Amino acid sequence: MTVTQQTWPQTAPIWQNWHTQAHERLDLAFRQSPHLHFDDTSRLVFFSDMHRGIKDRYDFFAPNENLFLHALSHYCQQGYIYIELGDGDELWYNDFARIRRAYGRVFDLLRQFRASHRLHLIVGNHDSQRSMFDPMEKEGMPLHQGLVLHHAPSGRNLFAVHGHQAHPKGDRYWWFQRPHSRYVVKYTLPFSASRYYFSEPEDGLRQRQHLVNLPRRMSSRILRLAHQLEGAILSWAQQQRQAIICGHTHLCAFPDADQADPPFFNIGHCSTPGYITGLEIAGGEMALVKWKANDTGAYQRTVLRQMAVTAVWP
Ligand SMILES: [Mn+2]
Repeated sequence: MTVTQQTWPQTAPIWQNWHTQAHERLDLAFRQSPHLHFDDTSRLVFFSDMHRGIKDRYDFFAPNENLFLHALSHYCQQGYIYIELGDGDELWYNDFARIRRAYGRVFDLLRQFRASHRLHLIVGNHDSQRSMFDPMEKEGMPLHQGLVLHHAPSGRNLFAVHGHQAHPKGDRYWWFQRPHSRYVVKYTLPFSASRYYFSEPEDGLRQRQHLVNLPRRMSSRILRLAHQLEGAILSWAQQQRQAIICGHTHLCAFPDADQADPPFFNIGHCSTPGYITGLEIAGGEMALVKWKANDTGAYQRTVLRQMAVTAVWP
């Protein structure tokens, strides 16, 4: 597994301290993560970054609720295990009880997965109102730091984690950051482009800058931050010889076997109105998928990228 200079920023001295801290937090998350064995008969599906709110004007998931319910019901019927990879709920701006009331149908479906032992909730930075390493649960459903997916036939691991652990400030200033978001940032959202901040992922998978739908200066700043964060996760993954599945940046990533890309997957997000992206593992294949309504209004699943599970580890 190599990290090439073209794809990932080199570690400049200024970032070295950041990387050390990021690695410590990822180590801790890894140690606290339960293990799940899977093989070529297993079916797993991942979604992340719904940021479910209270269906007010700041809740960008609301227009996607039916689409998300349709997709998740499909996976429930097909016997999939559902892994919610962080930022399912937007607790920086809202209280959980109100989100729970607004999204009763989503939580009913989560309970259905849970009743058949097919639900794993992973913590994201927006899932907690306090420090991210506090133990957490949603209505008796526990949240974990990550999930170590052990591929039994090859004996290799895939580490599924939200990814915010690699952020330079971590959540050291949560007591400032979250009230600031709740009472200040929230009210600027409707006046910003954030609702359609991300473009649809097809072109962006080839040329990453196209994933962000903002004026060039703003999008290059966002992409630079995302690359720095991913650089910290990747350098950890390289040291640990881990393959990684994460969310958090909202920017899809899927390795291209021909380009010898490192085994780094980002499942994207579900909070741009009109489409959602997720990751499936089924029948020994991994696929990045997009769900969207077609011209007749029917919901449709498209495979954006696909590879054999055995090809993940070079
Ligand atoms: Mn996040």
